[in-house]
Amino acid sequence: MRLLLVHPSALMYSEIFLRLEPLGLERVAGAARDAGHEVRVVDLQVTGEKELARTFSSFRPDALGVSLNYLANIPEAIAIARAAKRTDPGCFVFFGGHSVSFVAEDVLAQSEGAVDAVVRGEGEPAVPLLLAAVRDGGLETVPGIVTPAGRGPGPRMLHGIDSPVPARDLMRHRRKYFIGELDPCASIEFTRGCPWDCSFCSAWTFYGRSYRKASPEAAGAEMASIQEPNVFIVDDVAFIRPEHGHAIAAELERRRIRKQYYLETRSDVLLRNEEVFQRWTRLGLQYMFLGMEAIDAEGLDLYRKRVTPDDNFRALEVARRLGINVAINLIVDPAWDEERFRLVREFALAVPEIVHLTVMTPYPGTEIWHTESRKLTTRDYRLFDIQHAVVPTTLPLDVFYRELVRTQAVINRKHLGLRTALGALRVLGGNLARGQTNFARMLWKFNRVYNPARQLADHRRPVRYELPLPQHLEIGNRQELYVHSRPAPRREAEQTE
Ligand code: B12
Ligand code: SF4
Repeated sequence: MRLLLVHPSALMYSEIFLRLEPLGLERVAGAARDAGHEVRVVDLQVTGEKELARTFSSFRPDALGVSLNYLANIPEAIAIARAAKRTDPGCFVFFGGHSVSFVAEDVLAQSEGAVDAVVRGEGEPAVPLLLAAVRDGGLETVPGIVTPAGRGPGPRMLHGIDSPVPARDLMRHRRKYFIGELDPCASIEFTRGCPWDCSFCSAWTFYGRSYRKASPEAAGAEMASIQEPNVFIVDDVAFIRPEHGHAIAAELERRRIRKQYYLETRSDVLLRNEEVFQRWTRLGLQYMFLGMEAIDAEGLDLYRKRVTPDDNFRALEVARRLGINVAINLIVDPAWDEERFRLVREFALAVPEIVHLTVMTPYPGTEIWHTESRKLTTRDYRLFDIQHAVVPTTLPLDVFYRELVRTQAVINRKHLGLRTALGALRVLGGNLARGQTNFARMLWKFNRVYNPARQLADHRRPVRYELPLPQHLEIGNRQELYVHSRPAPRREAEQTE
């Protein structure tokens, strides 16, 4: 069969700092291709709707799959589905991905027949079976399937993540993927899942708190096949198990692979496994994203982060000592007042690290979705991108956005200060010489994208599709939140806590 896979366009945040290849969709493409199907991928993060329309008419797909990792992309995905059905009513249209797995029935209903099915959970095991069923019948037996007729069997989980290999060769604009000055940049996955259970996060509920590791040989072979000089490691928390990080490092050393790396991890993991991070700096580890979330104990408790402010500050010292550039994430509580924003600005200016702010947002699939007592002020999917306030703000909304953007701008200016500007010019010169302009564009776009008037105006757009209302749930049995309900491997979680 001919399968066309689509990734929707980039959200606000990605217009500035980063744009990365859709690795999950590439893996789904790999699985479908391994099963003998002809596959094309259109990534709207890096190309326009015209290319999608052109590919749709010339390729004439039997099936169209849209990736919905992000809630904010749901209205766009429904529009794509409607357009596809208008052009070819016989094309089978389906959605899959992280976020849509938690609201599958609602999105199906909202599409009013434009979407034939939603696949919940991991796409690799399901999509070959789905395509066979579209051809031969038996749709209701596909694992993870939800159709207007109801749910089929529960989603199936891959036993290991070594295969299928992502179909990177299908991406037509690879040079457009970047993260900060790592331009161009590819992505890779060493592990899948997270054994922690932070209340604002759905990574653990999606995978039922399980945790799987790629074999070092497969990770090494995949890295060797990557053309780009820079690689983003997509793992939720990198190097939880130090022996795994060391084994992959040994494989890369053996193969003499050296690239520049960006990864995400937790403060306690960095403190506990310092040697493995140190070894990776010799392989090219340059940047690290630390989800600190809050600078005080109260905030950390609220998000059930299970680290202390002291851990966080010690982790920053370790990263500085290792020469790793750190980006810190802090969660902005809509309850913040002007004084709180001022304190955060003070903090951000006092530390040498890059500070990112994301607005606390209850998402389906997270615990706070069910327990957050403040009422949602909007159910417009497009605002659920952690850059907008969707619960009541203490400050008037316009003042909240003014403070938020002011804080982001102060932080941004800090990084474009003299020392950084000189560094940036050096990087910029090198990138431009290689024809890479993503990083350069980013430097000049900040004020256009981060703009309080624009953020406020986003709340006034007419709303066609709304998120379902949260059901208040006493979280006694947390497995009720899981997409993949395989019993959680408690040993992993216990060993890492
Ligand atoms: C890497 C990552 C990113 C990267 C890359 C994004 C990209 N282009 O793909 C970057 C850093 C750019 C990023 C940015 C953001 N991210 Co992000 N990201 C992740 C992360 C950590 C891993 C995703 C990944 O690559 N996993 C590995 C691949 C193999 O898995 P996968 O993509 O999930 O795909 C599998 C399934 O979902 C499914 N699938 C996927 N697509 C499809 C399509 C079909 C048709 C089918 C059937 C199945 C299917 O099958 C795949 C294989 O099993 C996840 C957390 C997580 N654990 O999932 C958060 C996560 C998806 N991100 C999140 C958020 C909030 C964001 C931002 C909005 C953050 C911000 N500050 O603004 C931005 C917006 C990005 C955008 N679209 O513009 C949230 C989503 C929340 C939500 N409910 O909407 C998550 C869940 C993190 C969290 N715990 O809250 N992100
Ligand atoms: S450690 Fe990170 S990925 Fe894991 S549950 Fe907490 S926020 Fe989510």
